[in-house]
Amino acid sequence: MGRGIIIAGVAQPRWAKEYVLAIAHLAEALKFPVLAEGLSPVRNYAHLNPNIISTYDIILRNEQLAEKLAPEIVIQIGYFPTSKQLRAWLTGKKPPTWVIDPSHHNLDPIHGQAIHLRTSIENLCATIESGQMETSPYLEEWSDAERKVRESLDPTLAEIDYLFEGKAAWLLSQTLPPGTPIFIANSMPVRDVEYFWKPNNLEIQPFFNRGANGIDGSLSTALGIAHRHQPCVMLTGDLALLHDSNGFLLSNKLVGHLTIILINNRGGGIFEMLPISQEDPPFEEFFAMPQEIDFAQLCPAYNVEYELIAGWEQLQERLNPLPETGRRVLELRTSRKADAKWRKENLEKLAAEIEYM
Ligand SMILES: Cc1ncc(C[n+]2csc(CCOP(=O)(O)OP(=O)(O)O)c2C)c(N)n1
Repeated sequence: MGRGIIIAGVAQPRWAKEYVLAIAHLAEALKFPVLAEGLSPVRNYAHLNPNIISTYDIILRNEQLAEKLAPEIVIQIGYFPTSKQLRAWLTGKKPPTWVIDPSHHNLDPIHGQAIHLRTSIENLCATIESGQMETSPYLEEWSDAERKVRESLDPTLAEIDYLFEGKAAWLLSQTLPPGTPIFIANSMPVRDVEYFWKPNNLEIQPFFNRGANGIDGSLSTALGIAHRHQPCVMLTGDLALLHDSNGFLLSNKLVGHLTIILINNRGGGIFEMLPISQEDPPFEEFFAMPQEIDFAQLCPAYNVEYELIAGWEQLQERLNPLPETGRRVLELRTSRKADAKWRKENLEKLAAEIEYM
């Protein structure tokens, strides 16, 4: 087979393991790398799929590698990932793309050469025979880049002792009890999960409301997922939580448990990535919009437990095991500006350092 990639995009399939197995089967048959979104269960069943590429956003920041890895064909399963790098790369290359999804939605945001097969990946894979090939040089190139980035990224994150937002996503991927459902709110949590979520075998179930990337209704959705389910976790920013804080009124009906990991960076961290962040005023008041809310006081008003997290060990202790009942907020106070700067500098640096000759 030629130079092809599988994109395991944004998806919350009902039967995660069957879904992941079908993608792994296709990847094995074709010897294609699987660029797996953090918002896909694929990253949480790493043992089923040896071809997972989790660091594509970083790899594609390396211009020479992006050129060298240009694909001849793309198979996209589910919604297109969040990564701007991936989007820009494929918009430039416009390879023929097969979109595999049973829905009637338009899943081709880049308006490329896409053909939509309206079937599930599970159905499609039932008809595909196993491949005979050992490997392919193109797959090796991707796997090599993935290994190099992870070998540099993981120790870098492990060493960070202050509360860097991105590290929360990375740590969760290695700490949560097996099978934990996690609701990931817009906006930076979704991106940090895509950048940093480490492939694992914990069968964690990611949930989200992507749609138009709304921050509305996040808490209520997370409570709905947690209800009569195993203990559940939510990863959210402060504005998304405040937007739906009256969702807490539902929480006395909750049968089960919800831990809310609140990344409080005092406003919308997502906007720090935009050029407008250099123009203050109006940036702080009208874009970042920090709110003067003390969560330590807000939570007791709704009969929700609250704890301020001061370090990573404390966070890990609180997350495994999770309580069986109740709801609580674990607040991490982070620095929106410093963390945006960290991402900007270090994602580029990691990309530049990949040796590929
Ligand atoms: C209902 C709705 N209103 C406004 C927006 C625009 N918006 C996108 S992200 C965001 C800020 C989110 O801030 P926070 O929840 O603190 O997360 P962070 O960006 O810091 O990760 C806003 C206001 C939106 N997506 N949805």
